[in-house]
Amino acid sequence: MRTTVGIIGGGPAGLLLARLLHRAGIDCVVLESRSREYVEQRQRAGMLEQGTVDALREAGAAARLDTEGLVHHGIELRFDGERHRVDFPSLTGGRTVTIYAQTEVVKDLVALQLAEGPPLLFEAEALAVEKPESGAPVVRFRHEGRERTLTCDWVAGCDGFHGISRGVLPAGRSYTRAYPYAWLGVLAEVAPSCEELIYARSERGFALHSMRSPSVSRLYLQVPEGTDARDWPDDRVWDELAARFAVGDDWALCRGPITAKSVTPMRAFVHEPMRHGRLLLAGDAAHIVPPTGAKGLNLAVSDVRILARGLVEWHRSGESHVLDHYSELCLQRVWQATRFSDDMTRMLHTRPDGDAFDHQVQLARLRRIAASREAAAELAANYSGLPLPL
Ligand code: FAS
Ligand code: PHB
Repeated sequence: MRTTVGIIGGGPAGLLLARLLHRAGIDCVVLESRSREYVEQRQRAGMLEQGTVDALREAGAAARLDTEGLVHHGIELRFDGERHRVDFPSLTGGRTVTIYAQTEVVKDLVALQLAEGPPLLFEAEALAVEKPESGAPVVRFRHEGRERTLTCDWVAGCDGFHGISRGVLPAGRSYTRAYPYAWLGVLAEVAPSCEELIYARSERGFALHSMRSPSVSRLYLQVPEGTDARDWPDDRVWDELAARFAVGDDWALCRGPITAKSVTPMRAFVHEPMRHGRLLLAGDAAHIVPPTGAKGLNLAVSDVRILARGLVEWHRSGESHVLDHYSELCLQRVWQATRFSDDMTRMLHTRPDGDAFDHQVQLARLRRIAASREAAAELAANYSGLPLPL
C-alpha cells in the first residue's frame, strides 16, 4: 500500500487528523490495532475546549456535538464547606467549554471516515516504522493475519502512550511525574446534581462531578494508587462522594445505578522532540497530563491542528515552515497545559504524605481564586483553553 500520510492509531488524534487531511485533499490511511467496538466504548474524556469544538466543526464532524453537547459557562470549586463559581465568559472575553464524551467524538469521526474515507483499518496493528529519516518511511503492520507494508511520505504517530511510535524516535528527552494517588471514575444512570462541573477538595480527598447528558452523570474520586475498582461497591462510592461534596446548605447528591467503574493512574509525561525525520508524534503518544485540568484530549486536538496545518502547507506549496517547527510549536502549549494540570492536581488532591502545612497552602490557593478576579481569570483562561501558537 502507498499513501501520503500513514496514521498510526484511531483514537481522537488519528481520526481527527485523517478528517482534516481528507478535507484538504491529502490522502492518508489510518491503522487502528483494536476493533471498532473497542475504541468506541472506551470511557475517557468529557470536556472539550472551544478550540476543540472549532476543530471538529472545521472537520465537518460536529453535527451531533452541536445538538447534544452541553455548553458550560463555568465550574464550581468546593472547599472547606464553601462553594465558589468561576465564570468563564466574563473572565475570558466570552469563552465557554462543552461537555461531550470522547466516546461520542470517536463514534462521529469513525462513522464519517467509514462513509467518506480515507481508509480506516481496524485490527491493523503497526509493528514498526522503517526508514523514518528517508523521504519514504514504511509502516509495517499486521492485518487479517498477514504482515503488510504502507509506504508514506509522512507518518503520524497517534498511537497513544502505549503505542510503538515514540520508541522509534532516537534519544530525545522524557519528563515524567507520578502522583501518589489515582482516580476512580464512575458512570451512573442518574441526572447530574449540578448544572456545571464541581471540583471538590476535602480532607478525605478530591472528588469531581461531571456528566454525559441530562440523565447520565460522570463522577471521579481520588483513591490510593493501585486501588482495585472491585473494592468499591456502589454504596461505598456514593457515600464517599457525598461526604466529599458536602457543603453547608441544602445541596444533595442524587444517586443511581453505576454502569461503569475504572481506575486511572495519575501521571504527567512529556517526550521531546515530537518529530524525527518524517515521523511526527501527536497526542498521548508524546504527552500525558493528569486529567484534573481536562487537557488530555484537548492537547491531542491542538497537536493535530498544528500537524494538519503543516502537512497542508507542505502538500500545497512544498514549504515546510510549520513542519520544521512542529515540535516547538506543540511543546509550547503542551508545557502550559502540563503546568496547569499539575497546579490543579496539587491544589485539589490530598497527598498521603501531606501535613497541616500542605492543607493550609491548598486552602489559601483556593481562597485566592475565590477572592481575586485576576486569580480566577488565570484559572478560567487555562481551563477554557489557551490560544494555539499559530
Ligand atoms: P488514544 O490513546 O486515545 O488513542 C491511541 C490509539 O492508538 C488507540 O485506539 C490504540 O488502540 C491505538 N494503537 C496503539 N498502538 C497501536 C499500534 N501499534 N498500531 C495501531 N494502533 C495502535 N483526558 C481528559 O481530558 N479527561 C479525562 O477524564 C481523561 N480520562 C482518561 C482515562 C483513561 C483511562 C485514559 C487512558 C486517558 C484519559 N484521558 C482523559 C486522556 C485521554 O482522553 C487522551 O488524552 C486521549 O485519548 C488522547 O487521544 P490519542 O492521542 O488519540 O490517544
Ligand atoms: C469528564 O467529564 O470525563 C472530565 C471532565 C473534567 C475533567 C476530567 C474529566 O477535569
